[in-house]
Amino acid sequence: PRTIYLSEYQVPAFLVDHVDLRFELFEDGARVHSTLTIRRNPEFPDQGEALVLDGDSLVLESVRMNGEAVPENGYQLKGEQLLVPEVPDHFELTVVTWIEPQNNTRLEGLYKSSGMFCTQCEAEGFRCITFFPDRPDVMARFRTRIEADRAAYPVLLSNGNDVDRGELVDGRHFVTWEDPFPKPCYLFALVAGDLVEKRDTFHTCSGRDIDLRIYVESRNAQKCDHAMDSLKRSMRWDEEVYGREYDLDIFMIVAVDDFNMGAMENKGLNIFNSSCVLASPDTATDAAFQRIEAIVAHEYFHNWSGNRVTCRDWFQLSLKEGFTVFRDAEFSADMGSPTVKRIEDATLMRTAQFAEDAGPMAHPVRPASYMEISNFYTLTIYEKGAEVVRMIHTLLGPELFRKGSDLYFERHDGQAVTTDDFVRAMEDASGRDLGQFRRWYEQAGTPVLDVSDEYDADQGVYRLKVQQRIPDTPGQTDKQPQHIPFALGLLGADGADLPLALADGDTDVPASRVLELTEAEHTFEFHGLAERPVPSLLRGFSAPVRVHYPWTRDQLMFLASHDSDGFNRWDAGQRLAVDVIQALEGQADDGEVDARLIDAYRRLLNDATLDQALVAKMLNLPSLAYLIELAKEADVQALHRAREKVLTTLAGTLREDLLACYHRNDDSDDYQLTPEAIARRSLRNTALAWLLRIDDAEACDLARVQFDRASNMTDQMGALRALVNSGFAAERGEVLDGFYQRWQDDPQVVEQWFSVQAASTEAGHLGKIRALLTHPAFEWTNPNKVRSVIGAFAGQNLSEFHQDDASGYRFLAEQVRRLDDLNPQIAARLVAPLTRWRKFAPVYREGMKTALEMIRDKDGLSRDVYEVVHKSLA
Ligand code: B3K
Ligand code: ZN
Repeated sequence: PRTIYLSEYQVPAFLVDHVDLRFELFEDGARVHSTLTIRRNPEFPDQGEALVLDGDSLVLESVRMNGEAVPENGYQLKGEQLLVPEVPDHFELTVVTWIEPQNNTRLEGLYKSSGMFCTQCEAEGFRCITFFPDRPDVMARFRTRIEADRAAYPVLLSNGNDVDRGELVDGRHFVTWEDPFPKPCYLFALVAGDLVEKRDTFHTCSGRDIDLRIYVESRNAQKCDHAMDSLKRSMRWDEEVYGREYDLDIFMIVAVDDFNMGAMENKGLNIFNSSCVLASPDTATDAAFQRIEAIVAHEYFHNWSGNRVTCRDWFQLSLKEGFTVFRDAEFSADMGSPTVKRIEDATLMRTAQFAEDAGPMAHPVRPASYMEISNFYTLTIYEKGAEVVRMIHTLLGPELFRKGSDLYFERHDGQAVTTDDFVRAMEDASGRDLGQFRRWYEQAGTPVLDVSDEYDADQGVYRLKVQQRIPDTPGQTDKQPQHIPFALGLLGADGADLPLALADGDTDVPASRVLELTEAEHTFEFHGLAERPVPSLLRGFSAPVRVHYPWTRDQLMFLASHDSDGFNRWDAGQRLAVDVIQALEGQADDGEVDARLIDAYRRLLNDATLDQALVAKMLNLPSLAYLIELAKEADVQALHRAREKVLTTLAGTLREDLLACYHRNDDSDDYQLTPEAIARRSLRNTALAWLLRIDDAEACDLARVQFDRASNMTDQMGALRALVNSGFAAERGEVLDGFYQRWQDDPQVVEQWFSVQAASTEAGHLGKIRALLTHPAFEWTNPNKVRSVIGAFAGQNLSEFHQDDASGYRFLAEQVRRLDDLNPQIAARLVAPLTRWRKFAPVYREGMKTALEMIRDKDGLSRDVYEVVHKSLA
């Protein structure tokens, strides 16, 4: 496969002003008639250039130019492209193609999912529908006519407004849609199916009424309320916080069962993975409700950050994704608990994005090259990209940031632009120089801050030295220092923040400051301090960096109970737990768990004055994935044993406290989604899970009762998960069977049933995972099922996946080889757990490498998997 470079970017040779599409949908395929109104781009250097259109898996039926048939020698089919050598400066090109949506298991382009037709065009799926300059800087107005059997496909949808509809012969009908906004073809969408419609209205800030519609299969009609409410809240929030009003008269969401990602922001017609839109309290957990709210918001926010202003090329992907993730994160923070949201996002960054950024697939937020763009929908583009936008927000402050975003939207409305255009708008609106800051977009790798300090008691001066270094990543060495907002506070002996005076006699000094790091080394002096403070560093995770500072366990205990920054209170607890686990690693069985950690947990469990949402987060021990990420050379089983030792010691020692916590948070009220209610359910289910890790009989009874009586999926799943991860084999079997019997007709619940088993820490597990793959409810062509078994096993069940006989790795390699023929995007994503083989202890490393080689040696490997495997082995 060919590597594509950002440095090779050229403006398109031809522009498309208008696209007229006609789809004839049948059971054995679809005929697509496409008429493009094309003109030469005056900015393109060679005005004699041939017309080249992208196409993939298309059967070409005919080509006409300005209404006249083009003979077969008038065009060429070269590889994946249609080339027309001699074309005038302005013309209409009509191309008819035949495609087979019913056989499309890649789920790119037009395909069928549980009987309905639907599309996924980002990034390069439109070329699987018809020949087109499939690149985001070609923006056109689309008119789309869909024809299908009326009985089987009563609902026919596309982007924009429906402008015409009518009957055809043979029981067929048509609907025509027109989208007034020019858009790149990746935002095109079509749906045809037998769907019910849930309707609502949104009254915009300028007084327009928007027609909101969610389309689902009739059995899901009762699961749309949460998504609809989330949509209305998102629309209001974007008006209030960004001044962005919705532009079309209709906004539609469609739920489909087979979908490669979470959802897609097609103009006016968002298409969602069913699991990211459908919810009711009895079938969806709190986490699912929150995910749905965030994804509905994310896709809606794309209407401005992505659609009205789009990307010039796919190297700029983070322009829309990083910014939109930042926007949805701020929205979620406003809807719930900001500290909890920040903890969740920082955890994802530090566990998974840092791992990506230190591995063979590491790439900058604005990559310089790729083979397959689908592989670049990564945590780096999305989450690190959002952190980069957040840092701009931190450096500018909320008012100037808003001025910057207003300028960006105003200046670039209707354009396809770059991350640099975004930064420039921020600079122009604020007057700040973000020159050095741009390195965040160009340099890959997680910066490391080494912090040391000294206290001069005579002068009352505290000196903090901060050194930054950025590790090498594939193709990048000797990196330049980045511009890092470094928020901090200093705690006095009473636990209160000390004033941060950077010079003697400073008045009106803040208790928390954002220092700006720009050099490889800085020393900051804080004056007027009568005692040596305890530093609280990188408050609120103010930058996506690793901080090294030699806190003692006592200092961490102190920060965990006193830091005025909730995020750092949580972080101190995590650091303490990491330290305890790391110290136990490798000490056979005689290692003792530090009593201070147990005390800290006892306090958390019993102090009702603490913010219970924060407590619920603080109770979670650092995950095995995080411990692996922190290790130099990870011995997974040793880390797992140490973590289990801490967990079971805590559970055993704090048994009474856990039971009390369980009962105190017994919540029989109506299901509510407030941070308080979510925290109560989380606390009680954590207590239950811990007690079942030590096979507590009383807890087993509690779990059985909770499982039977639960009025919501959070509690039912909490009981199920706790029992599945316990030693109570008989009960485990019973609840798993009972759960399946009850929920077998609900795919979203069955997915949860699969993943709770695939992620179970029960030893000797692989046989059971294989059995799940032959379960009647498992479908190889459904990405959610594949993720809930294979993805959950290899990505979440790390102690079972990393067996020293390499059986887990071979299993994954086998499944990737099989999936590569069906759905390369999904196959490539599943390879991720193997890619960091160099990071593991030798006993794992060789097996992981061999598994990668097994995948590499498959015949006809897709470009997607090829890129990941070859870069990992390089
Ligand atoms: N933009 C889509 C992702 C499409 C992925 C294509 N492989 C969803 C989102 O980020 O909103
Ligand atoms: Zn997005």
